[in-house]
Amino acid sequence: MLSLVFSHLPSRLCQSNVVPLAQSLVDALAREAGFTLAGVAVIPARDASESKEERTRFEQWIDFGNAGEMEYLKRRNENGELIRSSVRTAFPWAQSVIVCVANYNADQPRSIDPAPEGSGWLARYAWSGLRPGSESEPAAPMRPTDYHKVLLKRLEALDAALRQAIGSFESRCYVDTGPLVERVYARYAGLGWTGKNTCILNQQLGSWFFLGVILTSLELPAAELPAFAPDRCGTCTRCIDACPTQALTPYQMDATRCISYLTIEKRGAIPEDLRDGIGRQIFGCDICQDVCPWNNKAPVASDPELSPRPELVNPALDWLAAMDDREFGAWFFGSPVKRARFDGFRRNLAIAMGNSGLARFRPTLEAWSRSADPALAEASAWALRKQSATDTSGLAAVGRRP
Ligand code: B12
Ligand code: SF4
Ligand code: SF4
Repeated sequence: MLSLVFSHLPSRLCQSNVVPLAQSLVDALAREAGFTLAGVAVIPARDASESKEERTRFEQWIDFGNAGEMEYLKRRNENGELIRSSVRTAFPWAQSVIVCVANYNADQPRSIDPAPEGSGWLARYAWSGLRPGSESEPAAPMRPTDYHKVLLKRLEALDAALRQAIGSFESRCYVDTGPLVERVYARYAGLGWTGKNTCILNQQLGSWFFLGVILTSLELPAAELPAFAPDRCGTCTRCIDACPTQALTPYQMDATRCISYLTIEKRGAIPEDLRDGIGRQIFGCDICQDVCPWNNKAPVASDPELSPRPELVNPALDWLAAMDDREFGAWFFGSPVKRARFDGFRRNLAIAMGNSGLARFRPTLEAWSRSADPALAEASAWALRKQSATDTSGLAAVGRRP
């Protein structure tokens, strides 16, 4: 496939000496590697105003305690600098960041649409699976996939293709784990603007996409500098108004209030005052993106490795609650959901069951309230107290099961 692109390259690009990066080359090779689009950002000099502004924002965010228990965001180097706010300190050779975008939008309902009674919500990004249909396995069931692995493999393919095209250079590929705030570089690369919900939005794609980055020693010529995408949020405040836990102020998030943090990253008990707001979200949260007008016409992805597993859209809470450790592993090993761990996932289910007000969940909650896991036992006891007992039959049909 890559040869298609190389056949159009000027012959000098095929020599081993390094030539400067060109946005069009990176974009073409990134698409060949399976991305939706890509761009290149220059890493600003440490004393550049841009760099200082972002560094200050990030430092203040950490200092205000907005990162909660996400210790990896707070790591500092030997000079006391936050590792994620100083790419140049960690990698003095780094000059540019290739930012790649992978669309994961699916032609499926939104979390804010009417849903079957007793169903929960798993974040759209965590539905992903490998679509069957290859000649060797035409009828195979969908296997879970994790965007970290999927994107990293593509970044490495892109990295290799670039070396083949322009010669050797220093580089590091990252999805989430690198010493940088990826969205900052997506903005510098001109791929989108920072929305009031803090996501990167692209005028054509909306915000249902992942980011992956390659730090490189390659320089971007002045003529290739990308234009920043203008902020198109205007006077809209839908995301801020819709956030059930008031985690957002314009362009800022207090992650300790965000349902995504609470259901994925937070270990132990979830603060009681935030449990009502969690509603039926059991892993992650899509609300501030589901209400965003820029996502209304977002194109649906046709990515075989990031295809939705339909069973995970509006899943029945009691189907998930009935899973034992082994079944949980079968459904979610190799998927982002495993980050919540089995007990954490059941803690989330208990809160959603409590919020449902459905009495048929009482037997499960009663059993879990005696669990050896203190967070699960406590969440279940809370859920039992919250039960409104309006549905006393316990027999009503629950949402769709696979
Ligand atoms: C930690 C983390 C989280 C935390 C904290 C989120 C947050 N807002 O920071 C939690 C667990 C809550 C989370 C949730 C989600 N996450 Co997350 N997360 C990350 C991670 C690993 C680090 C982010 C980080 O460093 N945050 C620190 C804060 C300070 O960053 P920030 O809010 O973006 O602010 C910076 C800039 O935007 C800028 N800035 C701030 N204010 C302003 C104002 C203006 C006007 C401007 C111009 C700039 C600006 O300065 C800040 C400092 O540099 C990144 C991957 C990575 N390595 O970057 C993924 C990442 C941001 N997450 C991602 C996703 C998909 C999600 C979820 C959608 C998952 C879900 N459905 O539950 C939600 C979205 C929630 C939301 N509204 O943002 C994607 C986002 C893709 C996109 N299109 O934006 C990323 C990039 C992962 C990836 N590789 O694709 N996430
Ligand atoms: S992901 Fe959910 S909880 Fe987090 S800021 Fe958005 S709407 Fe609020
Ligand atoms: S909902 Fe409105 S304010 Fe929020 S990110 Fe979308 S356009 Fe911006």
